[in-house]
Amino acid sequence: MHESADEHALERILGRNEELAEHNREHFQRLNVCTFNLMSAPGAGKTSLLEATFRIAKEKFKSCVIEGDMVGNLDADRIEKLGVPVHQISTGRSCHLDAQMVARLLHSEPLEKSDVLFIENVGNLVCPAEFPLGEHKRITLLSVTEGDDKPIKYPVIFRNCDVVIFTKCDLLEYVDFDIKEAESHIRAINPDITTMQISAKTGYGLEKWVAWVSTTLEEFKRSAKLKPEVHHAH
Ligand SMILES: Nc1nc2c(ncn2[C@@H]2O[C@H](COP(=O)(O)OP(=O)(O)OP(=O)(O)O)[C@@H](O)[C@H]2O)c(=O)[nH]1
Ligand SMILES: [Mg+2]
Repeated sequence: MHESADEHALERILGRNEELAEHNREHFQRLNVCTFNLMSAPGAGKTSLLEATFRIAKEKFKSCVIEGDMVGNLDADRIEKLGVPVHQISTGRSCHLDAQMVARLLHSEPLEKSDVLFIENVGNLVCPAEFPLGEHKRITLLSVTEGDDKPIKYPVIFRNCDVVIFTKCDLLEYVDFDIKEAESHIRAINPDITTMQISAKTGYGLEKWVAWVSTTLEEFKRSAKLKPEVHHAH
C-alpha cells in the first residue's frame, strides 16, 4: 500500500522534472548553447576532465560550467582558476541536480554568451540518471578503479546516456579492470553508445574527446538552425 503511494509520488516528481527539463532544453536551443551533463560516482574524474579540457581547448569553444555539489565550492574554485565562468549549485541534502536548479541559472550572462555548457552533476551513480536537466548529451564517466562490473550493478545511468568515458586509464596496469568486459556489459543495455578512454593525468585520449565535443557542437548548431524558432514569454 505504502509502496504504491511512494511510487506515485516519485512518478509525479519525475514527471514535473521532465517538464522543466523540456523547458530548459528549449531555452538552450534558443540560446544556441550545447549542453552536456557529466555524471559519475564520486571521484571518477569529472572535474579533472573539465580542467584538462579547458587547458587544451579553451579557445576552441566558448564554455561555461555549472558545478553541482551537496556542499562547498571546491570544484567551482578549480574551474574558476582556469578563467572559465562557473556557477556552483549547492544541492544540500539532494544527491543529484534537478531541472529546476538548472532553470534558475538560465538567464545568466555567461550562459548567454557561451557555445557550450558543461554541467557537472553530483557524484552519484544512481540518482542523476533519473533527472534529465534539458541537456543535449549525457556523459557517464566510469573510472577504471571502480571495477568493470559497475554497468551491471548500476544499469540505469549506463542506459540513459550517449557516451561512456573510461577515466584514469593511466592506472589500467595496476587494477583488474577489463575495458572490453565493461564495454560489452554497457553495449548489452545500450547498443548505440559511444565509448572513449582517457587519462586526465597524462592527456591520453583527450584529443579524441575534444574532437567529439567540437563535432557534437557543430551538429547541434546545424540542427538548431534548421528548427523553427520557438517564442516563449518569460
Ligand atoms: N591517476 C589519475 N588520477 C586521476 C585522474 N583523473 C582524476 N584523478 C584523481 O581522482 C581524484 C578525483 O578527481 P575529481 O576530478 O575531483 O573527481 P570528480 O568526479 O570531479 O569528484 P566529485 O566531484 O567529488 O564527484 C583526484 O584525486 C584526481 O587527481 C586520472 O586521469 N588519473
Ligand atoms: Mg568534481
